[in-house]
Order: sequence, then C-alpha cells, then structure tokens
Amino acid sequence: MPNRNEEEYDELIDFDIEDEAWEELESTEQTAFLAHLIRQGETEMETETSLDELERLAETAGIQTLGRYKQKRANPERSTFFGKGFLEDIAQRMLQAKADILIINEELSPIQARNIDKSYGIRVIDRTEVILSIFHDHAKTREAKLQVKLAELEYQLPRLRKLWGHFDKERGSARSRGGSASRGMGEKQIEIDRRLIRSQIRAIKRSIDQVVQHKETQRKQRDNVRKICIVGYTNAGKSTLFNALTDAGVLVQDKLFATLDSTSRQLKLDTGAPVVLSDTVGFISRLPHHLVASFKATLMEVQNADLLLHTVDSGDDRMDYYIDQVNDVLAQIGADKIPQILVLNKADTLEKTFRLFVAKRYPDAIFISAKLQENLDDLLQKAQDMIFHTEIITLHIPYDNTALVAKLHELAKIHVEDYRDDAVYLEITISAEDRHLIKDYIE
Ligand SMILES: Nc1nc2c(ncn2[C@@H]2O[C@H](COP(=O)(O)OP(=O)(O)OP(=O)(O)O)[C@@H](O)[C@H]2O)c(=O)[nH]1
Ligand SMILES: [Mg+2]
Repeated sequence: MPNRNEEEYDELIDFDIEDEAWEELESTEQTAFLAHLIRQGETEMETETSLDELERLAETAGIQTLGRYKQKRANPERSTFFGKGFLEDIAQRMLQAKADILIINEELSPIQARNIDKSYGIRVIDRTEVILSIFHDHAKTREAKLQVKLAELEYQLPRLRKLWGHFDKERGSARSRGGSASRGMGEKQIEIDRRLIRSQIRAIKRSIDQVVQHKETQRKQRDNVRKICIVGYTNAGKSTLFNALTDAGVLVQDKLFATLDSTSRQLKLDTGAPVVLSDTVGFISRLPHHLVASFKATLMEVQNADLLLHTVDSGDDRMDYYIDQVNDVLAQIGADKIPQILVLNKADTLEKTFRLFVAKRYPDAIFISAKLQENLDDLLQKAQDMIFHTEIITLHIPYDNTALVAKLHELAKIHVEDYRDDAVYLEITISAEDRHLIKDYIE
C-alpha cells in the first residue's frame, strides 16, 4: 500500500466519534440474560444450538450469561419484539439476578430496542451488536478496522435516538416542567450526529474502495497464479490449517472471530506451479448484513479464488448445520459456484464409528487434523488435482521409446514406474499442455 494512502487511512480512523455504547461493552465484565424467539417450525435442537452460540458470542464479548429465556410466537411483536407479559417477567428476573443486559438473539429494529429500553427499564442489545463488538475488539489491521467501523456506523445511523437515550433521561425532569426546548436540543444533536456519521460513512467507503482497487490491481498482476482460499465457520480451524500448510504463524485461538482479515502466502504444490493460499474471516449463522457488505475488501479473496477449502469442525455434531450456513454466506457473496473441497478438520477428536458415519455422508470430503498435521498431503494432492485437473494417467511405453520415459521424469509427476516384459508401465500426472506427448501410449 503506498504511504500516502496509509496516512489518509490513519486520519480516518482517528476521525472518530467515541460512542460509549461500544466502549462500555468492552470495558467491564457484564452479566446478561439471553432471550430467543422460537419461530414456527423451529426444532428444540435448533433453538438450543442458536442459544449456545449466542452464549459463546457473549462470552467472547466479555459478557457472562445468567439465564436463557424463550418465547414461541408466530411473529415478533411489532413495537417490542417480545410480548408484554414475557418482557415484564424478564425485567423482574433481571432485577432479582442483578443482570446488566438483555441480549436478544436476532436483530432488533431501532424502534423495538428503544421501546424495550423505555417501557421496561431494561438495557437491551441484539445479536448484531454482540458480533459487532467482537469484531471491534479483534480488528487489528487497517483493512479490518475500516470495515468494522463502516459496519458499526451503518448499524448506528438509524439508532442514534437510542444512543442519546441518556440525554433524554437527564433532561426528563426539565421536559416534564414544560421544557420542550430540551427535546429540541436532543433532536438537534441527533441531526448533527447523523450528518457526521453520514460523512464518515462516505469517507470510509472511499478508503475501502481504494483498498479494493489496490487489491484488484494486485490480482490482475498475478492473474496466472491460482488461488486457494480457506473458508469455514468461525473456530473451524482455518488459521491452524493455514499455518500448517505455510508456516505463516497466523493467530490461532479457541475464540470466535480470531481472524478478521485475510493473509496470503505462496504455496508449493508438486507441479511447481505457483499457488497462493489465503486464510480469511470466519462465517457464522445470521451474519449481520452490514458486516457482509462492509467486508467486501476481505471477502474479495474468497470471490476470486479458484478453489475453496471449506473447513469444518467434524467433531461438532452440528457440522451439517455449519456447512449449510457457510454455503449460504458463500451464495450471498456470489462465491457458491467456486469448486470446493470439504475439509473435515479436527479428525483427531472423532470416534471411529462416528468417523465412518461422517465418511459415508460426505464421500468426497477429506479428513484431516490441522493441529496434528495429519493427512495434509492428501488434501494438497486433491487441491492440485482440482485446480490443474490433473488426473492420473496410465501408460504403456514400448522399450524403443525410453527417451520419452526420461522426458516424462522431467515434465510429469511419476506415481508408479514398472519395467515390465513388453513395455514400461507408468502412472503419471501431467499438465494439459504436455499431454500431446503421451497421447499414443494411453491405456
Ligand atoms: N483437536 C483439534 N483442534 C484443532 C484442530 N485445528 C484447530 N483446532 C483448534 O480449534 C481452535 C480454533 O482454531 P483456529 O485455527 O483459530 O480457527 P479459525 O477457523 O481460524 O477461527 P476464526 O479465525 O476465529 O474464525 C483452536 O483452539 C485450535 O487449536 C484440529 O485439527 N484438532
Ligand atoms: Mg482464524
């Protein structure tokens, strides 16, 4: 990245309205109740899986869960998401348990959040806010910071009224004394902030576009280089696999969203052709749409890949669900037509019978253990076959053409070589350009 641009970005990141909502979430360990709306047709297992995940997200954001509550409804209540009785009950229990926050397992509309805050005196946040606060914490590079900031601003813009809630409360008494002027001030402040946020959004979008353009130029320069991208649900072991294949030393953590941007390294395959491997941000179910949209610079890596290594934690009995969720996000970003290898990671944690069951279910997948570096050669071989369409070819070359055998030693990869009575028997892989050399000897 040229230096001039770097300075511009720095300026943008400093140009920052500090908003207490995020800072507060990060600073201290907080306690929360979780609330989930059970949709029609949802199974108990789906509900529990989703709540487990929310609890894990909350924990990553530094929030300890004290209780979980569910309500079955055909549709959310328009003004408060949940029904009155349910919220009253929760407010009461939160008071007793001294819980700080109520986390709702979906994205609330700005009005719903405000109404719950106001009517029940509960501090409420939604799933999106939790994910955004994790991304905020984990963003280390300029690219990740810009993208997270954009997602935050887009999320905040329609919610300013909620952020200014403290202002309204402080002025509440004045208002009841007929102080309509104070309300006017709040409105004015919101309008000022709104304008400020809009101009920040424009500036950040411009910076992200520059990053995208820069990457696009780089991509064109390396157009002949094949690209492999590791994708998968968060915590599937993508970075562990990336490190095992490249010695890159990317941060690996038993944490959700440890990686937020993509790292690329050249990889040597048997064919000797240059291949670039990238590690990237993990996916999660119901990934906030602002995040998907604002991570376009990072997700370019995925969109431009020739092959995806779709990595799954095969020790998790919810793996089918994770695979579907990742494929959904891939479809959202237009990467669902890219060939994939399903990589069943953490095979070291599988029981034998379960492994057989999974193998039957996903016959084309490859079991590996990124952590123990097991079966990585098979994975690379398959990746190479898929990228270069290198199938194994069987040949019988007569003894009057041993010059060709010598030549193939230079050009092709020899898997089997057997000097038989009538001919030299070979099993090889060879590039498409060199295939004409052997066409007369193919079995
Ligand atoms: N048992 C076992 N654990 C693994 C294996 N691969 C990764 N892990 C563990 O899984 C956890 C997550 O690994 P990461 O490589 O950070 O996962 P990731 O997919 O990059 O996660 P995010 O970047 O957060 O999306 C770490 O605790 C790893 O040590 C494996 O093959 N076997
Ligand atoms: Mg990672």
